Amino acid sequence: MSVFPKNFLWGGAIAANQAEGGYREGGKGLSVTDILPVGPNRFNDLTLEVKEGVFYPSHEAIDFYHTYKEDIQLLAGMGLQCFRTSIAWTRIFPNGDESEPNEEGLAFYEEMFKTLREYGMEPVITLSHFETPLHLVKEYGGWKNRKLIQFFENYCRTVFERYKGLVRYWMTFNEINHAHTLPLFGAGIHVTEKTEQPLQVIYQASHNMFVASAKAVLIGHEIDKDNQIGCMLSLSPIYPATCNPEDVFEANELRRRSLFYSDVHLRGEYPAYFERIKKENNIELDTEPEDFEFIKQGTCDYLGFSFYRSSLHEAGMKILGNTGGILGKKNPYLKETNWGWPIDPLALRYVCNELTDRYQKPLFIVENGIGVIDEIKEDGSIEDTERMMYLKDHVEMMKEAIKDGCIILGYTWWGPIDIVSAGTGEMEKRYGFVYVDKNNDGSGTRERRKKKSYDYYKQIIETNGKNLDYIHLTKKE
Ligand code: BGP
Repeated sequence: MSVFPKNFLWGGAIAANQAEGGYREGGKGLSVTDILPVGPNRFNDLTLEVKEGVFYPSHEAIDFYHTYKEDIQLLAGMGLQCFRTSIAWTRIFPNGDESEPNEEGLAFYEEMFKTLREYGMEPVITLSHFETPLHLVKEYGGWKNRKLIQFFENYCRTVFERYKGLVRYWMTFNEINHAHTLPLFGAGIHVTEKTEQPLQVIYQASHNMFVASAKAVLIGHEIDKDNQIGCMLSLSPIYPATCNPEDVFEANELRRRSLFYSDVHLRGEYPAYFERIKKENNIELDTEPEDFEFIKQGTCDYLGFSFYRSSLHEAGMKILGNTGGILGKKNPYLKETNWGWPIDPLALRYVCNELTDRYQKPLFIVENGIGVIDEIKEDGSIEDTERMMYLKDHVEMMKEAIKDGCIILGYTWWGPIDIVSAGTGEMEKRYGFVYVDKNNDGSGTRERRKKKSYDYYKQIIETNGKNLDYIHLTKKE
């Protein structure tokens, strides 16, 4: 008997903006990701425009818009039972504020979801994955404006109705807690160094998103009682750098800055500590009395989260982050990836237990993976042992967490096929079990090729997590 329950969902996860391309096809409008160039500084000096002569990786990405049928077929070869992707809001409402949806966009996803089902994959759909319509940011100031609640409601109602019976698992906002460190992604707001009172803006946007998420949950349940609607956070844990009580306390405060989001989403009310945050930072939220009723009624059904690494925090450190979480001090006990992300499988067990203790709600590990530089050998093979090791160690810890009593609905490996990196726009930060021949500058044939890890994940799924041995898949030197 496997430790994993029979109905455990093994799958893979991508996001529309990192895979589809076709950025102006089928009536699509521009989203915040469409104006981000390649490089670690892709968020600096943004003018919120597409500039002539600049390469934007999301514009073509891996061309999933045109190739999704073949790609899904290829991924199905591993036996995936679910597939997480997002609906690009701008394919349905190109500017975000229209009253009528774009039929071409709706038809595109209908076909995609049917294809997933044909291959036995349950669609797991994020409603907003770093894809706020650019028009809403420019004209309304993004999520800090309450008007977006209504626009989002309209969008959600449209897709819930259209995909009723096709999609059951939903998530509202991807990594909503990135509102602090990556506000354009996390909260669709353009916060720069010149922004006065950034915390006011961040918490106002967060409040509006909480109301919007709660409304989405209520509408989704009303349209189809079988809908399971989760929230989604980035929850790689934060350790204190030392046992100095100052470090311990601050690391916990920083952790609470993230858990604040799941507290509201899952408990249906603001945590007590928010009063103090507001007072100390002169935050005054623009709210309506019914907002709190919606937040109370529209709690999420499960907690979806991403997990990549852990971070180390020292009191007084400047708080910076990227897509993987907080950027802290170097942890001498852990190895790091080429991108400096510490590899810490035990932290996954730690975090599953932390979240189960705090919420007693089902968890869904909707992102976990490792960005690696892959090398194609002369015989055309790609022996990605590092990726297999990472996968093994994390599945092992997920198994332990289940033994600890955590309810985990499923596991979707981040980027089962190589896609554009959200943090840097690179293609060469590869997560996939399937290689895509494309380089950081956009060159390449876009040919797909299975890596060794493809067979490994297949084996894990086939044995429902029982057989984690990969040595037989690697070449003896
Ligand atoms: C998460 C995002 C994803 C994804 C992943 C890996 O923050 O939800 O969109 O890309 O991190 O990050 P990166 O692509 O920067 O390596």
